[in-house]
Amino acid sequence: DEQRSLLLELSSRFSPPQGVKLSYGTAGFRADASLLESTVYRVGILAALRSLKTGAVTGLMITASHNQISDNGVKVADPSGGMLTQHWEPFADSIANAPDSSSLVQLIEAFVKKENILLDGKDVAEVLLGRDTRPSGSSLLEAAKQGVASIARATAVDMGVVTTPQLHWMVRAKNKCMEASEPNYYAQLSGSFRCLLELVPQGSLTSSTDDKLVVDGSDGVGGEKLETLKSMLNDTTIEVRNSGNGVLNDGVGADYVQKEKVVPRGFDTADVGLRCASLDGDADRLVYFFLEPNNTRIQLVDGDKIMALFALFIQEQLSVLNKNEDLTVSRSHQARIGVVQTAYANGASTQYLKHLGLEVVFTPTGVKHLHEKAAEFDIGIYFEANGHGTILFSETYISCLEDMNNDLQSTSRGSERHKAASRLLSVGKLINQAVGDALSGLLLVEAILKHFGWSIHRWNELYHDLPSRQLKVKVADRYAVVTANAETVVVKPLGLQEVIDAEIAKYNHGRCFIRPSGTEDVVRVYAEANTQESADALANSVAKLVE
Ligand code: NG1
Ligand code: ZN
Repeated sequence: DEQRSLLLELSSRFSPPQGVKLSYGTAGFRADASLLESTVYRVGILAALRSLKTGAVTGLMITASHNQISDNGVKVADPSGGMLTQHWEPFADSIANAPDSSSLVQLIEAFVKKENILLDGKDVAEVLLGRDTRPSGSSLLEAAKQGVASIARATAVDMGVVTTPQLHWMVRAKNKCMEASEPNYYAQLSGSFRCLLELVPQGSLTSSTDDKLVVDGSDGVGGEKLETLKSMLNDTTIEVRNSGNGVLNDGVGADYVQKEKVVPRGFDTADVGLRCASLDGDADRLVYFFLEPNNTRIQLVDGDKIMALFALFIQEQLSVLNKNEDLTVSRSHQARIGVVQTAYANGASTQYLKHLGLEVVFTPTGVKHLHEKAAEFDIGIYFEANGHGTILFSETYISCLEDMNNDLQSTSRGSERHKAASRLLSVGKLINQAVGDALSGLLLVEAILKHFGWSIHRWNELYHDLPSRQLKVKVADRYAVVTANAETVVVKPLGLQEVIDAEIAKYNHGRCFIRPSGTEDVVRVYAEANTQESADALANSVAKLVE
């Protein structure tokens, strides 16, 4: 039929590389850009099929995030704006690895049948395409367009060079029948940020030196976009560095700063004491840091501490909101708030969150797991230590807040409770509900610091990180390591966990776990203890057990 010949014809133009096995992994397909044309083409087909299946818009993003500039990658945004549903990942793997056009078409036809997708029905499909600033992006974008065009009823809409979270935001907005252009994104962020600033308590303003924020844009798309956002905000003094003139992710960016804990390119002793932040290459990760005198290492304020700051602020608003409230009414208004971490969260941050009385839950590594868990709460906050995270508000709770806000508007306008409700509503608009977003996260951090009247140093003192060490171990088969309990326990090889436990027992505040990486061919080892020497020693001895 027509659909089959269309697929056969277009797919024959994109042959997969020989001898390379591709896997959708934790964050889509990633490889050297020269290997990816056929993969991106095929993911174009997948994104179109996903749109047909759901009757909603999907997204396709071309990026390799914090990886080196010669790499690229591709991932799909589901209609919710979140990551591609996990049960389609095996199909993604199989089509990416199909050796030729006819086997590809066979796989597609079998899948379409299994999923009950009507290729010749009346339904139409739409896929929003985005890419980061990598030079390989424009030719890969063409491949993606061809992929979408291989499904007869599908159209691709090119959103241009965008951050990963911008594309996810657009997909979500579009499916909620909201305006979904880039200017709409900026308008929502800057509008809600301004609302939060208007609600900053009198007398909270920090000293003028604390007012300056210097941002490392990783020489990627984030720096450029932050410049645009900044031009819409007259209230803050944000200076953007590494906004695209240097080499992407080369000695710069959130991943580099978090892993190496050294001063990134473009920063020097003149910046000692200033509040600084780093984005990663596609602007979905955010960390803060500051320089100290006579030290090439930085003080890192990581994703865990951003989460602690957000949790503290939200808890404060909730307690004001629930104060003096008629108990019979308040039952329905009490938000169930939860925080979601992975085993990489610093133990001191978990202690701190529990101390605040919060429910702390752990999931395996990877945003798709954290996001899913956070969505179970009225307000769910999730962060990976590396700076990827956001705050999710349930639809029910948002409408409850809107009702309360309207009531308070008429009964006690301008009261503390009214302000608390307005602040929470603004947070829900500012913080990206689709996926972790460095730009919206940065504006929320800035607004909260102003609210509390805090410097980055005061913020950093919320708790002290336990010394930690991360190592990578090359092994013959990393999947020989099988874990359970959110990756904290090794169940295979048998007996390994007992030996690790015996090692941990030798250290004060010792904690250690291992897991196969989902993005690199290594087993990762993470260790924590009360001194750096102990953390290093524990990590090293467990790494030896793994080798
Ligand atoms: P892997 O390689 O599976 O550890 C890494 C990060 C994740 C996540 C993904 C996707 C660590 C320890 N792991 O996954 O948190 O960001 O990459 O980019 O930082
Ligand atoms: Zn990223």
